[in-house]
Amino acid sequence: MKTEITGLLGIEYPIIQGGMAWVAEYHLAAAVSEAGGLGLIGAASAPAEWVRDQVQKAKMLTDKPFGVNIMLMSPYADEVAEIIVEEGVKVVTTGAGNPEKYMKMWKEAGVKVVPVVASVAMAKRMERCGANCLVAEGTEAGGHIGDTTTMVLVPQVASAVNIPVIAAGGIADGRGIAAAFMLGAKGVQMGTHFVVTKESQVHDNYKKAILKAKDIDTKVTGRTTGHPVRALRNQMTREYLKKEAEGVSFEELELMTLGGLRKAVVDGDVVTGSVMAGQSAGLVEEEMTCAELIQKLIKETDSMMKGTSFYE
Ligand code: TUI
Repeated sequence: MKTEITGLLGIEYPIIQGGMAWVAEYHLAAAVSEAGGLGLIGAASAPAEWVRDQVQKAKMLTDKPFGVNIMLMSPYADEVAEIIVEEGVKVVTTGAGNPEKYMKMWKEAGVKVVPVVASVAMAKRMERCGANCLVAEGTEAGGHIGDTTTMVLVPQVASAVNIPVIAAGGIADGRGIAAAFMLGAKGVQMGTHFVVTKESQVHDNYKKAILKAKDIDTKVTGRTTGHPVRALRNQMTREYLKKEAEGVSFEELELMTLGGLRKAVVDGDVVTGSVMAGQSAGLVEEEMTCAELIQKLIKETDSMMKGTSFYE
């Protein structure tokens, strides 16, 4: 399945794994890349040397291209940006901010730069400063999100820029991928379904919670603090939203989620932890290997796209 994205990123299928904090470590990234997609290591708020170690371990598991996602609110973002160059990482995706100040360094080093954006304005700005392609992430996604849905964001971003667009948010099967193509995307990024794969190292309780989730089982906390985050609804989201409605301080709200993702991913505390997941959790029905998942996605997409003139 060739698109502008497969050529640009040197991958077989236009499927990118999200750079999820605590979840996107080297086993998962290498497995996705080995399966023909683009695996990502999520640098999140981890120290830079942790990221270097993860990159080196991924290189031992795969010769195929993989990437690193930089979370731009991280206190270590500057150092991680340099490690990407030092380690010869092929692709960098960025989230939760504006990566402009690193662009020159990455471009000169030949790193493909893929900012994740949640608005048309940011998409245009990223194109102007040299992005190779973009991920347009709708509000259906898990974790830190924007306001606009994938359905309306992707076609508007695709019309606004000349670089290829990757759709994210709410995609978990071949129907979603085919729909993304129809909206003007040349590839997709998926997170939630990759959390539930054999190679994903997250606690089994986290996987089971996603498998059990239905269409209405995610909630967005932090809309009033300016840090909206989507997670599976549980005791934590209930208490957080109650406090948020009461107008408690930003600091107190932050304390409620501090370390919450680690608690869910590592300790398996899906009651008081932050079980970040997208609305597509309701579409995730089975745990399989990354290769099985990607083959299933490609088969489903192919059967929907047959007879269209989409493929190059
Ligand atoms: O980054 C994400 N998703 C994330 S990051 C993350 S780690 C975290 N944990 C707790 C609280 C907050 C973060 C969990 N999930 N997705 C990509 C994304 N980027 N979505 C939205 C944006 C975005 C937001 C603002 C991109 C650019 C932007 O620009 C702001 C500016 O500087 O103008």
